[in-house]
Amino acid sequence: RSGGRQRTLAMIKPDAAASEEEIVALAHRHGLRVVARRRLNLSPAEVRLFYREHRARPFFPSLVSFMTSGPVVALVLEGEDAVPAWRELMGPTNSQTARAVARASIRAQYGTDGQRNAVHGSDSPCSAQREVSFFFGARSLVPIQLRLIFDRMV
Ligand code: DGI
Repeated sequence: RSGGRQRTLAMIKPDAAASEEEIVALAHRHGLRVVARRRLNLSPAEVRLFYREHRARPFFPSLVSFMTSGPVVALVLEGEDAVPAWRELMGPTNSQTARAVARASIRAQYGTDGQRNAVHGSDSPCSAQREVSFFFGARSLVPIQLRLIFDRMV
C-alpha cells in the first residue's frame, strides 16, 4: 500500500555524525530529498523529551548520555513513502541484528549495537509531524522548560 508523498524526520546520532555526508548520499540514492538539515547538540532535557515514551525503560539514562555525547544531525526527508522507506534503509534497531539480516542497511554499516545504532527515523506519519516540529517547528523556539510543562498540559 502506498502512503504517497511523505515527509519523515531522520536523525544521525552522535556515533555516526562523522559520516553525515555518506548517510545523506545514501538517502538521496534511495529517492529521499533533504528539505531541511540542522546539526546541533541536544541537551539532556531535550533527549528526555524526544524519547519520553522510553522514560521508564532501564536503558533510558544510558540512552540520554549517548545522545548528548556529541552532535546530531536532524534531517527532514521527503519522497514516496518516506516514513517506511527511511525505516527500511535504517535496518533493525540493533546494529548487530542489522548486520545479520540487512547487511546493506545504515545501522549494519555505521552502528555498533542496540544503543549505538547510528540513526533514528520516525515510525509513522503522525510521529514524523511531531518530530519535525521538535527540530524545525515554531514550537522549537519555545524554551525547553516551558515545553516540558506544555506537554504535560496537552
Ligand atoms: O525506532 P527505533 O530507534 O528502531 O527503536 P525504539 O523506538 O524501540 O528505541 C529507540 C532507541 O532507544 C533506539 O534507537 C536505541 C534505544 N534502545 C531501544 N531498545 C534498547 C535501546 N537501548 C539499549 N541500550 N537497549 C535496548 O534494549
